Amino acid sequence: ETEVNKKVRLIRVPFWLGCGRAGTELGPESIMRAGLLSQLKGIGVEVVGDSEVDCTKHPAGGTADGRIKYFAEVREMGRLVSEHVSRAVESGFFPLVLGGDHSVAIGSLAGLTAHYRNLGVIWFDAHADLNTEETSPSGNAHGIPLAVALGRARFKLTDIPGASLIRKERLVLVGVRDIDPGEKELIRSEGIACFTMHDIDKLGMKTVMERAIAIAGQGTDGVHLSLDLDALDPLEAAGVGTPVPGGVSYREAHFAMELLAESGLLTSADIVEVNGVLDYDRRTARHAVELAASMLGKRIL
Ligand code: 6HN
Ligand code: MN
Ligand code: MN
Ligand code: MN
Repeated sequence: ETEVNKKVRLIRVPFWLGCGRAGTELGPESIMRAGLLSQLKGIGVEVVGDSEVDCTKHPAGGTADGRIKYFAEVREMGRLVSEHVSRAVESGFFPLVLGGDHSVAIGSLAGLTAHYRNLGVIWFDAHADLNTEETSPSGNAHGIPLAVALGRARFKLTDIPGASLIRKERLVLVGVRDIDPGEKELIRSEGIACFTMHDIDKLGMKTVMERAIAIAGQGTDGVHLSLDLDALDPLEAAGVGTPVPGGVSYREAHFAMELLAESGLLTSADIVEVNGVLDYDRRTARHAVELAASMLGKRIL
């Protein structure tokens, strides 16, 4: 059995401009305060360096195309995150990116594709994050990262130096239950693997994750997990900006992370959308810590 890389570099991205509502800039700090370091230490994970991405503090509010809010700031953040992630991979570390809203994944994927020529991606989320500048109903950048990464939006991952596109055959969505019309069309026309809540109900998390790992792991040189906390049911994880009822239970999410760790294939991860303002009981941040530990090999016994 292969083991996950136990040398982790934390990359904190205090950014909220991609979700149009303040609070996710507190995500990294609330996850740290919920005990991330001691949890990781407890399972023999070595945190080798901890860097914070300097996100624009005073948004200019300018948009590149008039549709995506704070687009210039999102692009700049993506470029910076990409550099941090790229350096971590070069040094042989497992990059663990703490968001921030989900637009930070634009930077993660850009930094990762600079090194992994054939990256598998598991997108654990209530949403598909496949909108383009044209199909986005909100203008929020956290709804577009996968269209950017696949090269289907006007802004493409390859607009960030060093990055290459991800391949649709090696991308898999898990936990989806809120898809916009343009996203539905893209999922169908591109044949993107998508395990909705319906599939999880029908097949069970075990089968879904086995299939997801097979898709993202087949012939790939790295597997990235992008974990959006809104995949969880808002009854258990209320601290997110775009909650959707009927989600994955904490226990199911935990099990999914354990199966990923067992696969030994995971090489990087994002933990995003924890909103420090909405997370009134700090439960969402604590779940984020538990899920991080599980994906990095924490076992019950
Ligand atoms: N997220 N599909 C909606 C939109 O505005 O594009 C919601 C996106 C949510 C994105 O949670 O990372
Ligand atoms: Mn998301
Ligand atoms: Mn989401
Ligand atoms: Mn929606």
